[in-house]
Amino acid sequence: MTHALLVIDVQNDFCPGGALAVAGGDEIVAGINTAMASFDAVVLTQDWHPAGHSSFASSHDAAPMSMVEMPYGPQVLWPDHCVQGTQGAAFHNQLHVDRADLIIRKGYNPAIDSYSAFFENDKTTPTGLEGYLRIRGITSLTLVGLATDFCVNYSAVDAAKLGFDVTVNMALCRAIDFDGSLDTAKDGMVQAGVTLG
Ligand code: VGL
Ligand code: ZN
Repeated sequence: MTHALLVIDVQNDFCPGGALAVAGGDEIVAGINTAMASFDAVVLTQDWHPAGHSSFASSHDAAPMSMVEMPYGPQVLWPDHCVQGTQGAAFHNQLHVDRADLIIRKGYNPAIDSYSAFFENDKTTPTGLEGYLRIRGITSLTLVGLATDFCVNYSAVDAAKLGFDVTVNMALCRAIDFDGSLDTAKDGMVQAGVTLG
């Protein structure tokens, strides 16, 4: 069994002071760095939106955290965040980025958001991560990072559906917890066969 650590979106905009700050988002960085030593492979994801992305409330003249119906289904409208090349999109400066074998970017398609590291929010457009992991013989994944109830959740559920053995290390995640989203996410992950560690 080859076991990879998948570190989701540990970026400045999801940490305190960022555009879409997750409470305590920076508290998990040291623990993630320590955990990296225990895995055969380390993969980082990076939320990477073009300016004016369709998931931004500002692109719809709408309030942040309101909902919109996209061709692929309902979509939360977020404050502008993780715009390509900005300081907000950069990794937290304490994160051991040099340890990463692969950095996979997502959310670069202007018309489709991408919470999951595997598929965009249309649930069909692949990011390529599945092929990378399979060709390296990786069968087991532990997920950590931000945010528990969005990108960690969607990535974990997709990974389990694809047949990977999946654990989410909850102590090394932090949640947005918007409108009950954390409880819903936990239920969905357990339902999909994800181990919450
Ligand atoms: C995320 C909302 C929008 C996340 C990314 O990383 O959980 N959430 N973009
Ligand atoms: Zn995003």
